[in-house]
Amino acid sequence: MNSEYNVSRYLVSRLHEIGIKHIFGVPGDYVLDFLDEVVAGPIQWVGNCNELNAGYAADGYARINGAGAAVVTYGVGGLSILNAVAGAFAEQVPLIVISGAPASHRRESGVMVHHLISNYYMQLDIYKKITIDAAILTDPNTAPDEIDRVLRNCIARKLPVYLELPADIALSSCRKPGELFYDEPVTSNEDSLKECILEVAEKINKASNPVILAGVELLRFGLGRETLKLVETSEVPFVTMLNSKSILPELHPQFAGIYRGAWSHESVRRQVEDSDCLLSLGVWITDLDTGMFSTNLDNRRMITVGGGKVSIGSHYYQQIQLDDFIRELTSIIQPRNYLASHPSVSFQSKKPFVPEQSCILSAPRLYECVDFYLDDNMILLAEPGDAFCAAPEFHIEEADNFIVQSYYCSIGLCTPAALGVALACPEKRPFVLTGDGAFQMTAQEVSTLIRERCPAIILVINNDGYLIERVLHEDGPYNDIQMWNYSRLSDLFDGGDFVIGIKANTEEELEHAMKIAAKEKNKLVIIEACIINRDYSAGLQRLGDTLKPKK
Ligand SMILES: Cc1ncc(C[n+]2csc(CCOP(=O)(O)OP(=O)(O)O)c2C)c(N)n1
Ligand SMILES: [Mg+2]
Repeated sequence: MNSEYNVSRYLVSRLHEIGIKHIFGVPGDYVLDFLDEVVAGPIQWVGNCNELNAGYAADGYARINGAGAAVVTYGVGGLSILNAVAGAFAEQVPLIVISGAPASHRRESGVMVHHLISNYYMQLDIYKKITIDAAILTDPNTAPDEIDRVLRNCIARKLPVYLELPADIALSSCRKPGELFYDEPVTSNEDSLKECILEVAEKINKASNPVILAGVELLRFGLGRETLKLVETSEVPFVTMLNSKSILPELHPQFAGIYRGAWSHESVRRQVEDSDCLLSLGVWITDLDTGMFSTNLDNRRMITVGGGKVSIGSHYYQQIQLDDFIRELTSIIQPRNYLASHPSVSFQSKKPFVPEQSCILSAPRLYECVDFYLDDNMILLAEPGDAFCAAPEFHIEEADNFIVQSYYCSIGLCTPAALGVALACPEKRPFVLTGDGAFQMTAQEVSTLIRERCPAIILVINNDGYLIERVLHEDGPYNDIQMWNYSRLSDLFDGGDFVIGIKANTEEELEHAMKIAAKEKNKLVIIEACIINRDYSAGLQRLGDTLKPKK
């Protein structure tokens, strides 16, 4: 046993080793010894306004960095962060939660202590349902192995994990960290892979209008570059979905658009559904990503890769990993000729935004303006609401410049997630496109963006309440919210010169605001865009048409 190491220091060292440079959270007495080790070590502590926000910030951090971590105290903290962990579990985001806990002798005696729900194992039991691995560190001799196993599972499976650290164990000495062994990656069966690739390559080579459908798992498993190589070697046109938007650059000549069943542009839908060979890579079939399951795909003309297998029409090959499949296919696929390789109708390029004089701002014009001012150095985060209904139309030129939670859809994620994005990727600027309702959920985190000097752009779509709910259902008083003075939020948070707040009611005012945001690269800019007519995007119109009960 090396007395220089205790369980907290061991954990900090491992977190740093797997790439964690910032850790988010809220303190509490059960976790203070651990936090002392954090602040004494190489990881930067980032205190949040509440635990849910810490979880969202760590989620944003993890989506960019490959892993993110949040620290909370027992019960009150551990339960407050749960919605963020559930979202990370649903969306496959590698989020590590560390919770302090009462000392072991308290647990063993079962006495009533502050923050306890009723049973000392209840928090662990809850976490077991929404993480890939969860452990209470009850013994300093076994804690290092448990920490290593839990972190390995987080990284390998890209899913959240949970570590509970009783207050007395935090400073107990333990062995020093040895080499961190990662599990061997799950490999493909070589014979199966070889046979499968020959069949797939032949099918694609013979097809007259093949298409690649690039799904969200490519994003989660960091396979964007490999996929781009496949796309460029094969010269096959490609489409993405809302949850995989910008996994490949959108101004690429082979990009046809975003596919989402009946909600796609007609040209995209025809390109995909009329294809005689659709290669679907790591796609999740969720309601909002498929236009409420309105895809019309013929299995006999599809090759589907994901979940460790490849289905070709009605037969399949097992034990084939997505990364092996892409790499091997790239090595033998024949390039197509230029004309055959290009989408029948390619994604339209950006339109310049020219404001109409004294014209009240409408939602479609707001989105045209945002699209025009988005640039390669920005990472767009779009909230559920009209923002993410409009997002498929944006042109994201660089890969990986877009974040959306389009499956779990928890409103309020994006403002705190922008903090995580800004710290994980300081060379880029987060651009939060949020509804007023979503913003009100977690707006306190603007205060941490200020404290950490993160020069984000936050554009609040002020359409006076929960517009998406008004559109999807008959309206009711439950969709109303308190009107805030969003552009003056900085006064409350004492943002001083670092924050610029601008309110835009007209097209000219919005253009002016976006120009200032683009110019003031080192400032936090909050733009309140007022949509006084409560109009909305064509995307939300389509969603409403699908969901509203037919008369
Ligand atoms: C945490 C959470 N609570 C509630 C919901 C249900 N919900 C979905 S969208 C929405 C309203 C969004 O309003 P706003 O952010 O103003 O966007 P708008 O539709 O007005 O553009 C609500 C309450 C949710 N998705 N997540
Ligand atoms: Mg709204």
